[in-house]
Amino acid sequence: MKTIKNLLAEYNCDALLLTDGYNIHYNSGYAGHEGYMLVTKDKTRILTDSRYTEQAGIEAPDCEIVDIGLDGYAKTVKRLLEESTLKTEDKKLVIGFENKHISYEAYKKLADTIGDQAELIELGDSVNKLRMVKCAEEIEKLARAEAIGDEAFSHICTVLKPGMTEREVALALEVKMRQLGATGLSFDTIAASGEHSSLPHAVPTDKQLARGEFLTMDFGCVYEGYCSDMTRTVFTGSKDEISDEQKKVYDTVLLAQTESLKHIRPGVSCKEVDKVARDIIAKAGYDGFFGHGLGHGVGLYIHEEPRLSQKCDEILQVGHVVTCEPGIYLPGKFGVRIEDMVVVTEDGYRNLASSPKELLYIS
Ligand SMILES: [Mn+2]
Repeated sequence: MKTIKNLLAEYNCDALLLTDGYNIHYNSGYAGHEGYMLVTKDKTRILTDSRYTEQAGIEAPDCEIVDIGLDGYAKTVKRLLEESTLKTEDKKLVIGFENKHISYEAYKKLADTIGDQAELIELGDSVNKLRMVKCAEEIEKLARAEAIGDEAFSHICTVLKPGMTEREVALALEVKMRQLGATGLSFDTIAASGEHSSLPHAVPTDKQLARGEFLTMDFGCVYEGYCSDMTRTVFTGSKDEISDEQKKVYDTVLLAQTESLKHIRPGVSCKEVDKVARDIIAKAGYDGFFGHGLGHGVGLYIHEEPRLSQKCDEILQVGHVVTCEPGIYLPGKFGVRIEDMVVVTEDGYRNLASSPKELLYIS
């Protein structure tokens, strides 16, 4: 597996400076998400402040921990470069930095402070991409996180009833996930009913669940650092209360989800998988009502590479963990989304979610 040190050679750099907390976590074990990581051929250092130095020392035993004190990050990087054996009089050092994950202010400070002695080159998504292929241990954590989601979903199905508010639904899911061992949420829980379900990222409100409506629940938790993500849409009401349009939209999303899943296997491009779902939705007459990508990678962070989207040329590989979540959103009316999280295997994929996808009528 490619490691952070491989990037030093690939980019012909003397050092790499990581500023994305998830990348620092992945490459060192330090999960404080506050700090920089300076990687050279012979040493890896974590720069942070006194709130995190002890934690970093425990979590990242292979790294040298540097307290930035009152100097701040840029000056500390400058001092470390000056003390290092890398420095030669006549040649500027080449330092790769995470251009997609640094504030303009922090970049400016860095450039102003070390610009004379070092050339800063952009690493783009290269460090993020090291995280795409998950090892067995990571997959088991992701699987457990998703299983917690499954358990929370079966729990919520036993307590849902008309009159409950969206906020109560979200809270019940969250409490259940925490009781089952989650340390946090991978994102703000979505519970959107009726008209609200046409907003892909609706915020739960005090609206009560009413008969004859869809309720979309999109939720996930963090388990041992790893995220889960799943969405189910249920119908609050009985079978004879659903409209033809509601039924058609649900069936179309379900077909798009199950058919696109069948295309997930090593060697297939991300955009090909997206196209399968998108074509089914367009053919049913809902072209333009599925605005987002089909899915995304999941790991330490909820949205990772690769993306199952129209723009992503990445080829699926064994160990990629991605979501598959088509949706149809009819503004002012309703929306439906169904989402599983799967891991790519030699012969296709393993679905980490096991909750039912046939429409559940809750009354
Ligand atoms: Mn998702």
